[in-house]
Amino acid sequence: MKKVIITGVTGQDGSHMADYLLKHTDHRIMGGERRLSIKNHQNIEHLASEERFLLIDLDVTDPQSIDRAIKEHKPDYFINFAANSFVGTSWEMPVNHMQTNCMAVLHQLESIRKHCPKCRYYNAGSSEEFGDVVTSPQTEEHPLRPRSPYGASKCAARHLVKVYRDSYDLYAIQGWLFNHEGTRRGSEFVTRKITQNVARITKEYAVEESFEPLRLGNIEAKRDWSDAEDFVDGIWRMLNQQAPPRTAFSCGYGPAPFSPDDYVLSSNETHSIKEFVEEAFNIAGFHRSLCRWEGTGEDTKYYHEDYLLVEIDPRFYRPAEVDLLLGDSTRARKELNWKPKTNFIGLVDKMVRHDLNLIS
Ligand code: NDP
Ligand code: GDR
Repeated sequence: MKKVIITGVTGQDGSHMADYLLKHTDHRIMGGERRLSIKNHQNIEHLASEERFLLIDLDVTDPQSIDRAIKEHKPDYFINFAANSFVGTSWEMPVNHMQTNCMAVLHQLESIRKHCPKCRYYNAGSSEEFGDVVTSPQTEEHPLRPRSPYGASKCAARHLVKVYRDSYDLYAIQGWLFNHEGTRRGSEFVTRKITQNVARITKEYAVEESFEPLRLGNIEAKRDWSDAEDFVDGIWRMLNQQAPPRTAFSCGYGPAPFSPDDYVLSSNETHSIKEFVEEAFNIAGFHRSLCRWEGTGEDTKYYHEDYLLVEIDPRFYRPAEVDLLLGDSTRARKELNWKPKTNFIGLVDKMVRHDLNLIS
């Protein structure tokens, strides 16, 4: 039975990856969690009695903890989702971002090199590495131009992954994943913040209570949003790239050592935060024909008839913004045969209905 270590298993992607692998493989899954005073197992509590799923202690900021896990379990795959994943806090705690998102990667690569060099390694890269984009859409060739300490930490990790791949022939990769969301998304990310507040406002409006509007930052920013469940499939495909078949000319010295590629995963569509807001309220019954935007900049407001649904709170602005992200995942679709199932409207619909159900 092959062994897979997934760090960050309590988070969105880690928990979806555990579900995906339990469903599609017979591998044994070791989910790494760090110690917290109060456990946050809501994304993995359904796995409590799963025989092939084991929780292990693994704080990625502790090199001993990483080394012990890799030495003891000698995994066939190591999937690193653990991160400080919230861009917004990365100006307040840049060192924490660097340690969790970059130094931890170096320690993981070192331990894999020492204890199990055949292990296939994935680190979670981000479209935030493209940052201040110079061409659209963004492919694997786009330069790295991060705009936040978070983005910079992921770029630095990317260089380390490539250096270890080239220097030691490790199967070590880092995809560029554009934003991916869903019903397990944390509440501070803008999509989940919107769908949870839409559900709250819908409930309060129905019983004719007065309600607080949803307060947002830069609603003009554009993102390429997908469903996280589609992306774990793409990551698994990235981790299982095949060496090209031997050709008639490769006899004698054998094929050149196989080096896996890094791929972009994206929906290939971009939408503003404003569009996400309109779609989410529309799905909840605040029909867009009865809603309107008024004002500009910090005075922008969104109304349904006379009810104020959304206003701007400059506290959610960032010191530097990524204004536009639009991916081009043609290579992954062609070479990995990867195809996402859920589109933008399907994603918003799924998230809004989930949050309406939770609140009713
Ligand atoms: P989440 O924030 O949902 O999950 C992050 C996970 O990391 C949590 O399980 C968290 O544990 C864990 N973690 C944080 N610090 C540590 C630590 N010191 N030791 C061990 N575990 C730790 O993020 P996502 O699932 O959305 O993202 C997964 C990865 O993908 C991240 O690296 C993120 O940066 C990257 N990414 C995400 C994208 C997205 O749109 N979702 C897009 C591109 C990249 P705890 O529950 O204890 O907090
Ligand atoms: P992002 O996601 O920074 O793209 O990083 P987030 O949802 O936090 O922000 C997206 C955009 O929305 C704007 N915005 C707000 N954001 C938040 N969180 N709260 C608000 O109130 C708000 N109002 C407007 C932001 O300014 C931004 O432009 C996510 C994370 O999952 C990263 O880990 C991952 O690497 C990238 O996606 C790809």
